[in-house]
Amino acid sequence: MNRSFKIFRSSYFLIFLIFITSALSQNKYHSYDEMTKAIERTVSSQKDIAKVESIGQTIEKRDIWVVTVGGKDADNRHAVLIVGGAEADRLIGSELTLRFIEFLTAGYGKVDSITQLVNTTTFYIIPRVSPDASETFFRKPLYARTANTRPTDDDKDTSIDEDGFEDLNGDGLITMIRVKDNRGEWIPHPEDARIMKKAETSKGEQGIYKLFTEGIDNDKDEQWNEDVAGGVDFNRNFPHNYQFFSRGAGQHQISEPETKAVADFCFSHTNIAVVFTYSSNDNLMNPWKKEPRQGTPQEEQLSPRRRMFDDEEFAPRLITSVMDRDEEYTSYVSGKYQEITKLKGAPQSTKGEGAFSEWAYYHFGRWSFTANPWWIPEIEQKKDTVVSDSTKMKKPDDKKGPGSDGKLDVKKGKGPEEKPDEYADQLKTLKWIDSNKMDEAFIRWTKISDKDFPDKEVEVGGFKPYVTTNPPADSIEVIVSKQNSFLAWLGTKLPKIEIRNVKVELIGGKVFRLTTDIANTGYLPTNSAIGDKARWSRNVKVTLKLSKHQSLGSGKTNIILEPIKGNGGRQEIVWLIVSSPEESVTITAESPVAGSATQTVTLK
Ligand SMILES: [Ca+2]
Ligand SMILES: [Ca+2]
Ligand SMILES: [Ca+2]
Ligand SMILES: [Ca+2]
Repeated sequence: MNRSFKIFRSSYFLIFLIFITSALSQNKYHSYDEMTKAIERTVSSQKDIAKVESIGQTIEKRDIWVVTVGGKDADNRHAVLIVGGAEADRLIGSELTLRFIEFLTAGYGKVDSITQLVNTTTFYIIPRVSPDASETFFRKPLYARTANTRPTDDDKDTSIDEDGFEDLNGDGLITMIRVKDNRGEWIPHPEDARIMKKAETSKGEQGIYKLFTEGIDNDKDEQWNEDVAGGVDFNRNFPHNYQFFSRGAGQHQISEPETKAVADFCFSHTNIAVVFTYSSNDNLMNPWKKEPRQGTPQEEQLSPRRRMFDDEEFAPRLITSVMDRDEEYTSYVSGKYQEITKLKGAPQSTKGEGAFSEWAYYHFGRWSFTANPWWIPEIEQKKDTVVSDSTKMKKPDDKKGPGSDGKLDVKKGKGPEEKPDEYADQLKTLKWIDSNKMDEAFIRWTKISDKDFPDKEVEVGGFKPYVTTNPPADSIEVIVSKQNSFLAWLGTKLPKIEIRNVKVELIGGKVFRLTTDIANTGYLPTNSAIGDKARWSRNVKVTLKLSKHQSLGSGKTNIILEPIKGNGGRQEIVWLIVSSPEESVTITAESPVAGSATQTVTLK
């Protein structure tokens, strides 16, 4: 396995990889129709190893495509599932999955390491999992959307989708409006007046603006754009750490066609060993850490005293952080991710609430990795110096301006008591925009007339939607080659079982002792610790086939093994067999995620 890693890291390989990727999709973001055409074109270029199918349809009747790269026998080999667009406003992840399909199909038969990879590992790739939501990226007015089009009463006022955005200045973008008003809480930021900050009255600051997302208060409830069209977020609708009644979570877990399609696909493909997602829940730059377990909601309500004395009965049971035995593997993979992509200074990952990648680990029981492939790079001190090298990137932030929820999203998760650096990410974004002369990325505050405020001075302005979450199209290529290298490496790390050290001894008369090792020559264990607990992923099954003239003195003909460690980990099995000499038996070891091995042994 180390050898294959070296091949993937060789400069020859990287050069070829860049050649492959640049020969295919251009530097652009693909609309759903364009993406569908690109997939069809790619798949038809390698019909023997690639196919595309729909796993479900969205509310707006878009098919959710899954591309299988792996040939006729694909479903019988261990597999990696790759999901793009889990956060529908981060189109970059979707683009990267599309380029990985192209990378595999273009390289197959031309680059030995890719041919070998595709011949041994199946890739299921879902490039855009919530296409209705992502399509807003290609429409006007433009706003960052994460939710699908399910009619949803986001503000729970019994009206549905009653107050969406309006493009008040007609520039095709939904940004912000600020209204001069002494009762407002906002002031221009002293460091850069383009940014609005909340006045800190304790420091003598006095608000002079009210700040809203761009639009009118359609239902006259003194809230602006609080219930836009749709919707449910794909990445908030899964059962792990599901937030009931929260915005974007949906009526219940797996309530949407998108989430159901993906969950069904997972459960019907027991051969999926590893799940990889692009999302801000990143666990590759910010590896999961072991934390104390949480209790169930009932246990949490017990008094600490009761919990203390009834430790056994009320020991916390909910698994909410990576299991000990899994952590060493997940941290190794994240280390390799950082080594291969050379990324540094990543932002903190967002905590999953009903997120797909966490469900894939905690409930589906598979190794689950998720990467945030891009963030706003740090600009060095010198004026007009652009640091495009991703190794200089640092702390990005979340989206700014109106999100799908129609709420101000200046900084997620912070209340009114901001810390001094509350606006650091916005300041950094402006520096980056200025350095790159991306004038269109920040809309300068401009006066408009607004019938909600006929007597006030109203201005529209702010960050262009998607600017902070998606790189400019011409930077996609650099990101593609890094991510493809990692995914190709990851594909070589799956568990693989072999039968080794078979030994036959004649004990006496017609009794033979048969001893064998079932070894795992892949890197990852044959099951994660969580998978062993969750029981959705199967352990290795060993079968001993006897003829009708043979019988067992001890041992079983069917054995389910404990998970076998990676990198040559093994388990020994011993049978006593009553048989005539020179007769044979057949040992089979199989697991959907680790392949199968068979050996026929003559007893002599
Ligand atoms: Ca409503
Ligand atoms: Ca709504
Ligand atoms: Ca506008
Ligand atoms: Ca309203």
